[in-house]
Amino acid sequence: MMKCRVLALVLAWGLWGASLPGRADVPELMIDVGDQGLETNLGFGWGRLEWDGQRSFSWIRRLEGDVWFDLAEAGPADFELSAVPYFTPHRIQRIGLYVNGTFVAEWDCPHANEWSFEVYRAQIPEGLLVKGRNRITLRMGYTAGEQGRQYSIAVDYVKLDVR
Ligand SMILES: [Ca+2]
Repeated sequence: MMKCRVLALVLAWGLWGASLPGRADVPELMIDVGDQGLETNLGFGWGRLEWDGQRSFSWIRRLEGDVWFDLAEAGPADFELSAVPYFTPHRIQRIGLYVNGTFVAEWDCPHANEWSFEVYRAQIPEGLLVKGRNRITLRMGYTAGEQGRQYSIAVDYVKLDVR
């Protein structure tokens, strides 16, 4: 009897899990980086979840950070990134945007010596995003840091608006 209940629970969990947002049938277009539960959308390059009193965020600790989106439909899209570079006095961070391995846009980050997140926007042309799983890659010019810890940019959110 007990075994049946456990099995029923496992099956129920499996069915519930199959309908979670982020799967191909329910597009998850806003990745609020730093929030729990969205870690599966963050691939290579990311550090832990953090909170600065106003927003959740995570550092990209490498020259590259991957974000995965599941889309119900392919199409052109508006892309938005909220980020701040790790401050270094003599260098300007550059961010490149790649969609499924194809270059789309790049930005020079403002050289601010304060913790100010800026929004970077780009248009993703038709033909790059596919129905199903998509990889957005942010590629940076350098990492910097101290005591063996390296950082490139901190990200608040990544947004995709498929038209
Ligand atoms: Ca966030």
